[in-house]
Amino acid sequence: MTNLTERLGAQVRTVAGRTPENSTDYEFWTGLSAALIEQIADRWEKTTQAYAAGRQQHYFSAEFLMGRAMLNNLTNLGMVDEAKKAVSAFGKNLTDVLESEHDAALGNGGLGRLAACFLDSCATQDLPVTGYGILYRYGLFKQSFSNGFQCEHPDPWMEEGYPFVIRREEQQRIVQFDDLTVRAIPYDMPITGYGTDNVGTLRLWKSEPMEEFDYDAFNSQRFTDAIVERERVNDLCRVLYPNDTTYEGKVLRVRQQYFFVSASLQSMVDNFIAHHGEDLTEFAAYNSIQLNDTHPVLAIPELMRILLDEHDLSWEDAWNVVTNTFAYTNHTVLAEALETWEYSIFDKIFSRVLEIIKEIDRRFRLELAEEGFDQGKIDYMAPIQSGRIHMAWTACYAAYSINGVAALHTEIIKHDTLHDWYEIWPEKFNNKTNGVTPRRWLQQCNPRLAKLLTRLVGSDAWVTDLDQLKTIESYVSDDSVMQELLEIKHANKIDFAAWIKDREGIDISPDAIFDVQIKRLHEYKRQLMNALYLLDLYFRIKDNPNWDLTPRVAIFGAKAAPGYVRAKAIIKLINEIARLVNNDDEVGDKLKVVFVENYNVSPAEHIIPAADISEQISTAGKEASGTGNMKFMMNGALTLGTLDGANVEIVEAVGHDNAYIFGAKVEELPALRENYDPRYLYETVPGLKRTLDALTDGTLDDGNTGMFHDLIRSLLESPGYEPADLYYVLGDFDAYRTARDQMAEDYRDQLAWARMCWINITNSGRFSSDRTIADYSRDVWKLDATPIS
Ligand code: GPK
Repeated sequence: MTNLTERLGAQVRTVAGRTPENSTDYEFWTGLSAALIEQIADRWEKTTQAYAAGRQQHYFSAEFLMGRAMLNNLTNLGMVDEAKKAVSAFGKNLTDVLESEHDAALGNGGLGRLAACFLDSCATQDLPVTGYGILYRYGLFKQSFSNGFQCEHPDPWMEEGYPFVIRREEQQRIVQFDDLTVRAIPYDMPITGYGTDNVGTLRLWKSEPMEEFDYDAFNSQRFTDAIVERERVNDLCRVLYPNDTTYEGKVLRVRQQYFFVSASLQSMVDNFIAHHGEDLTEFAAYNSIQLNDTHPVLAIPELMRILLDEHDLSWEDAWNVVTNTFAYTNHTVLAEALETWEYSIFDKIFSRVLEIIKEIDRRFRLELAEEGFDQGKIDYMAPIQSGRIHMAWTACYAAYSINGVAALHTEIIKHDTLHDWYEIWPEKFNNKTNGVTPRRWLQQCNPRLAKLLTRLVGSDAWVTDLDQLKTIESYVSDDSVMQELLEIKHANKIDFAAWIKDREGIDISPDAIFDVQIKRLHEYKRQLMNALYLLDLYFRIKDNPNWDLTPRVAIFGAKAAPGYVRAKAIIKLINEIARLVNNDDEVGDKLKVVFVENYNVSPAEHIIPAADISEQISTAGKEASGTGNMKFMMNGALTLGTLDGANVEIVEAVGHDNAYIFGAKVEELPALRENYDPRYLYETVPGLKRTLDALTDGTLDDGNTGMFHDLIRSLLESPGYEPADLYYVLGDFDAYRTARDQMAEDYRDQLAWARMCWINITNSGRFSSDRTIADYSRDVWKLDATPIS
């Protein structure tokens, strides 16, 4: 192949229709993507062929939060320097070209990003795993702030073309609803791995009309009818539902779910027949499917339908295949996230699938009755119950594996959320603590730190074997290395300050503590508690203008679901606190509050390497795992957190001396709740009253919406159906304040601080998604690595 500079020049000309010198950064990005696809095409095909005949794993997920692809691909292929040279040969700068890429935000938060990290690890480990999802035309909404209120805007992320997905028209399938028949066209995205020739695949399905136009309608002058019908089909994949950990029972959403699982199963079954013949009773020997939460659970009855109706298997044979094919991951214990669909919806749009679910339900009831279970329990656990279909219950019955995403979370689902299933089928349950890819979340986003690690380890082996970092833990007592670590963090903070200045127009000092909470906005994550701390800190600074406190920058990034009123109120509140604090000369650099607009994967890559404190402050028992907590740890930020989700394992890994843990524990909460009186805390915890009062006494302005009153009410009053302060914000407030104050004090001893950071970095090995995927592969998927060279 000719060199990259020549190829890039040609590609840019093709894309832009002008000389590279006069082309835009975005045109360079497009040209470079095309050159990259050219580079991997043959290996990609070879990998697909190598996987086709063996045992394969299929990851079904309604969300893949991929973020940007270019730097990841260049790094994996070892082409970064070459690309830099090629781009600069035309007077461009690679960083600008990379920054012109749109994020592929086909996911809401943790669950979607986890799927993306998993694909990266599967490719890197040469595992025959394919992802299946939906090609949403609009990704997660873009967020802007107007007078501090969140506004949502559409995100047409691939409108200008997106070379990293390839349309495979010839592999289309038909998906049949009772009232609609659509074509499903696969768009395949190559998933490169680090240090391997293998290239995996993410297959995203797009719905299209059977014919571009209904010609009858068209010819009979019903042009608009034809267009309307066409748009009904296009609607299917138009938008990602913006809810995170809440369930929305919209018909369009269940259509999306059925659409992508049906198309995916069809292509899997066809592949099976092509390589292993017509005897589908053997299907599960070659295929297993991981269900990423309940969103793809319709795959269970759909595979039954395909086996029964299209391949004439008996019910027993088909059920035997299904129960050896599916594994289910649960991602939350929040009741409002459990999907249950109204019976009548299924009846209207896929009555055959409903028939099958009814038969599953009948047999389930029979089976349990034979085992002597009482009717009450059977009614509770059955797939169909009072006119609704329970997707999680259906999954628990049919799946051969059920897992939680952190040790604590798995214990909670075993003993609480899914306790009845655990009692009957304990062998199905297992834990798979989440992980994150160290390629994107360390090597690529933090090149300075990566360089130091490579030097000390003696190679870049840590990039694919993060446990290697443990071998350099002992540099913790080498002051010159600790000094270097501090310089790296400082340099990252200078970069971040420039990025923030450019993006938000605000000046922050790199000498301040960068204290960060970035995640979806949800009451259980308790951004509100963080906000109340800041307000209280503000008052304490005002009380004592000469207070020599360690300067702080509080950084937030969060989107609220558009219909989640209280979450939006919390955003407005933080923006109001920012306005109050940032404009007070008396406060100056002592405290700044920054809310990063439109938080997404790419902003996270800028924020995390610059962070000092990682806020992981959910109510104990509510955050299934968290994955941001792992990214921060790897980049040398210290966890300020509750004993929740994977925080528990982080503390286990680094020791209590190297993390700041506070607040009520899961097992303490029930007793604490018994006599819980938030009003008493409001009256008695020093500073709390004036802080809460500031929301409604005119200090802060909610634009006459009444939303701040509602926040106060949610903390102090019970609406009847739930207790006051459901998430124990006021209960944990004082302990939180003490811990956070202590951190700021401790930060002054920079060398001691650096040592704590180092212990975090060098003990982050078990939070690599490579470890998670190795666990899934060995325990659940039973896969062999299949390198193509
Ligand atoms: C859980 F149920 C859900 C959901 O709908 N979306 C989502 O992102 C998250 N999650 C959990 O809240 C996190 O604790 C967890 O780390 C993440 O899934 C990945 O497992």
